[in-house]
Amino acid sequence: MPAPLVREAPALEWEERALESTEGRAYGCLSESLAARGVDIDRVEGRLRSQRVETPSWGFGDTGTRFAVFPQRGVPRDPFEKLADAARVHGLTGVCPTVAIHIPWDRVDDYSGLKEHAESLGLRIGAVNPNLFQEPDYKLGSVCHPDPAVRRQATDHLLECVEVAVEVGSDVLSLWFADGTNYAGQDSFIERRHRMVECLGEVYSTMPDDLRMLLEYKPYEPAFYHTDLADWGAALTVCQKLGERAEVLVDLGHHAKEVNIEYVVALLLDEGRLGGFHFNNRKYGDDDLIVGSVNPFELFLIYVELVGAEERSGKRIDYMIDQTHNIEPKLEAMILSVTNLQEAYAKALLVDRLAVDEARRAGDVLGAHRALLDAYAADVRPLCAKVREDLGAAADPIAVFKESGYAQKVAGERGEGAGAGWG
Ligand code: PSV
Ligand code: MN
Repeated sequence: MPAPLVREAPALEWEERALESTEGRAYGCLSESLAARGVDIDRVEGRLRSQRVETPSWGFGDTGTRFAVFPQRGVPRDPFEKLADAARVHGLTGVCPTVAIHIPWDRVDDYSGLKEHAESLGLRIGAVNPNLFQEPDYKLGSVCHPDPAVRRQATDHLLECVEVAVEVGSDVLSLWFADGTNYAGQDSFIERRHRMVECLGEVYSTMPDDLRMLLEYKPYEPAFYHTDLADWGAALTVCQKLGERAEVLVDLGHHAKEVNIEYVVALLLDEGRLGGFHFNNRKYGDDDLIVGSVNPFELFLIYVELVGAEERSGKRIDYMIDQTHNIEPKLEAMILSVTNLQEAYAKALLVDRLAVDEARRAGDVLGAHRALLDAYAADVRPLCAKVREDLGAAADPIAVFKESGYAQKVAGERGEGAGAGWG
């Protein structure tokens, strides 16, 4: 008889402990090894419990590429149903109590009704995102358009969104402009920049004191020659002109390939002007894929910078997901993004910062690097599962979601996608 390929594993010490479930045992094993390393596990769990991730209303609706939209059964037909789906994600993950809205995609007659509906589901409305990229009038830009009448129209929409923010109880106005040019010589870079600063200055001056403005940059698309806020430097300098409550938003899909995003994050943190994130992942362009699905190591390194800054200043940063699902089931995709964020944060919290500092001071290049790799290699899934349970959410959110029959239920109630969401 051939020898068995797998020998029976010897009983491990932690298996002998009175831990009832596989998850419990895995957690026991991890917490023991962390305690042996001197990690304060209660503190790590506390930080994980306080993590917050905002989901985007448009991530629940049908979206597509410029080639096709594949409608899914059961997608929300209006902003109220998007909130219902967002509440589901929050219930299962425990860390997503706010939802970003996009106007006019989420325009309703009664914004206080929308606010109350969110509250009845245990949610709040988060960032309000104006939309200045779909009207035919914005072909040559919005706040940078050469025609003052179009700039007026764009500014009025931004002012409308300030009012919406007040009505829904939001304290974030999150701005992204598709403005740019397609051909060299088409317009003046500098005049366009001055037009933007003037329009945003007007909006900024009307904002109530507790409203923050986030400015998101993007190197190309839809404009192909230049974009008016192409990178973090362009966004930062406009924020500096506007005032302290204007801060930069980093969307992980909005960089040229190979840009060191964690370095950009560190610089913005050091300037005290990193206001928010749009998490997603990409392989080529602005792919808006599930967070951590392509480059989880990059996500971890970004969190290493964020954890460092959290310890230094505790400044507010809004962590939002900006992702669109073309072929994958939307709720599962959103949940997976959130759990990937929980794991990236957990790993970053486990970095032995004293060891890193010591290695850096000693010029031990690989010692510092390996301290990061050690944390990255930790299997934090049992820790995150425990934290979710502590929050009253699910240890395994996707399994619980699938078993719940929610997707089938809403597919029956809502039917074929109504195109609510992205456009
Ligand atoms: C633009 O690509 C962007 O990242 C902005 O945040 C928009 O609001 C969002 O995507 C729309 O899907
Ligand atoms: Mn974005």
